[in-house]
Amino acid sequence: MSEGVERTLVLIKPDGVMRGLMGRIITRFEEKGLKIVAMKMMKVTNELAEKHYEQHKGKPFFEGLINYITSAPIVAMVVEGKNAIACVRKMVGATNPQEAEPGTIRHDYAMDIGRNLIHASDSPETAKREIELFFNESEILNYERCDVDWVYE
Ligand code: IDP
Ligand code: MG
Repeated sequence: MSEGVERTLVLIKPDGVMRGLMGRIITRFEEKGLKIVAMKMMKVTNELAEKHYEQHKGKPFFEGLINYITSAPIVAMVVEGKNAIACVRKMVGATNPQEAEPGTIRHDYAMDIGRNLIHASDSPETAKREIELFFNESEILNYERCDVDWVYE
């Protein structure tokens, strides 16, 4: 990967799938100029959910969070681009949709902190760990978008 290019893990959580918002959420990343280099629908197992959210173990919302993320299919994606980790977190917005800024996914489509539609990695270390939890190296694709020279100087 070239200088400044990062990969981040994005999950469209079960509410996004159940509410028919997959396409709109994916479109935001495509239109921004970010590149989706891996994507699949899946049902998250309890084991994977507990690994993914291990930092929250013991918190009052942990059990509800595990029930939520395992309750219906999700879409898992690896999103690549310049400064992608911070860039995607900005597009996603604050954890609580009531506090998220207009124009963010959580503000624009969600109401409740326990149904906040989407996950995105929060640091390079987390991104690496989370991508490895959800994808094999062979599932991550190398290709160039044909608009790359119009997205980047
Ligand atoms: P993030 O998703 O914005 O990184 P985290 O603090 O890492 O937020 O929390 C992980 C997820 O746990 C949140 O996205 C949300 O689904 C859930 N969560 C966090 N805090 C609460 C809460 O107070 N009540 C219910 N769910 C929560
Ligand atoms: Mg987090």
